[in-house]
Amino acid sequence: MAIRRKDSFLWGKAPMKLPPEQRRQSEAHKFELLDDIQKLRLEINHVMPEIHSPELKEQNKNVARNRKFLRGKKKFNMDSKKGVQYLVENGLLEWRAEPVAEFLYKEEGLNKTAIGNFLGEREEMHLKILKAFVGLHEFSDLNLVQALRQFLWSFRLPGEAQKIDRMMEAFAARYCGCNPGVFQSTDTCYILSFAIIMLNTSLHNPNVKDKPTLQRFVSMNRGINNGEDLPTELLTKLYTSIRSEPFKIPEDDGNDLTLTFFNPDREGWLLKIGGRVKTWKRRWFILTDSCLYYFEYTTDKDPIGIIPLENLCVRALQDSSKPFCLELYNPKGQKIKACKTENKGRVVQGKHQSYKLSAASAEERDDWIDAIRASITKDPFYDLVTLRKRKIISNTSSKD
Ligand code: 4IP
Repeated sequence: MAIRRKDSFLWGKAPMKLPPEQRRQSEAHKFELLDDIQKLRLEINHVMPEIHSPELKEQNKNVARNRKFLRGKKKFNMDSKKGVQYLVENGLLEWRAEPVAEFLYKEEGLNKTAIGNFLGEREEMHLKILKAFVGLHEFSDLNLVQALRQFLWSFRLPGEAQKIDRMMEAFAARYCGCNPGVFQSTDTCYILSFAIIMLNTSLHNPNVKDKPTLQRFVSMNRGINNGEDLPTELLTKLYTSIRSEPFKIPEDDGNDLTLTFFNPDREGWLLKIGGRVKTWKRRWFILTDSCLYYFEYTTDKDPIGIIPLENLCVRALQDSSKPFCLELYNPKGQKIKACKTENKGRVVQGKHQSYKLSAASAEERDDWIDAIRASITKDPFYDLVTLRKRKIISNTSSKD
């Protein structure tokens, strides 16, 4: 209602009774607005051919595709099944065993715990993917320890026995396929693989006091080759290899947010004033996926605070204590929904009515505002128009 009333006032539908001074002001305002509209029209006309050019369309498509792909990978790291589903639904991954296996095997930045969980699932398609995944490993002419080193580095073995069983079974089948004649059956390979994994733990875990000798390892594996003994020479080689170098097992990276912060929309130092205690703190900010994260140091893995930008607005702000301020606020005047980690690592709700930040220069402040806006609106043309705007502004100012 209020807006409509203001409109009719501005556009002269009921200004007859206004005093002359106010009428003059409203007329002037009206012309200013018309002038702004005309400028915007010109800008849009200027940018339109560029937006519609085939190369740019292609470029935009690629950018959008890459973003979606990255989002899919992030989803995968949080929930492997959902991540793959997202990639498949968006046409970024084919739902066939081979391409999915290749994705798991070759794609960088995937969480190895998530890969392990995905591969260990019991559904038929997952079994096929596991087979294809194992098939991507080349074990020919490698001894069993060398092959296991390669295999156990490509994902993290899940904790569940059934899953481990399926994976080691697939591994043994592949190893025997690549090295026919080494073992009499896949079962021999399977059993020996477990014996090696256990040997690795016994030899290198400081909690295990009673370290197995070579003799014990050899006698442990008596008769596993379809009732026959494996050559002592082979067992000695495997034992020595493990003793001199333990398996390199991927860390449990279940909470690793590295990928979330990889390739952000923007990152940099900003000062932030506290919500309750009004102290300015220098924080490293990362803008990604419509969220603003802040850290104490650039190298920190976990943020101090997370501010989801949905439903928020951003504006430049004058502040008497700091220059080049910007403010994140809720247009409905409500407290901002955010979270932060307390000293003891507990995650609590943020206490900010608005987030006041200070940049190092006016330009940086404007860049942050633009980036945050773009991230909130997620309009693919936004960046383009902003860039173009910048260009126009700098062209006009250089002519002055
Ligand atoms: C703190 O002041 C810091 O400014 C905190 O920022 C801020 O938390 C606190 O606000 C404020 O009390 P002191 O260190 O002087 O105590 P940071 O967490 O970046 O260190 P925010 O929520 O801004 O992160 P409250 O409202 O949480 O108390």
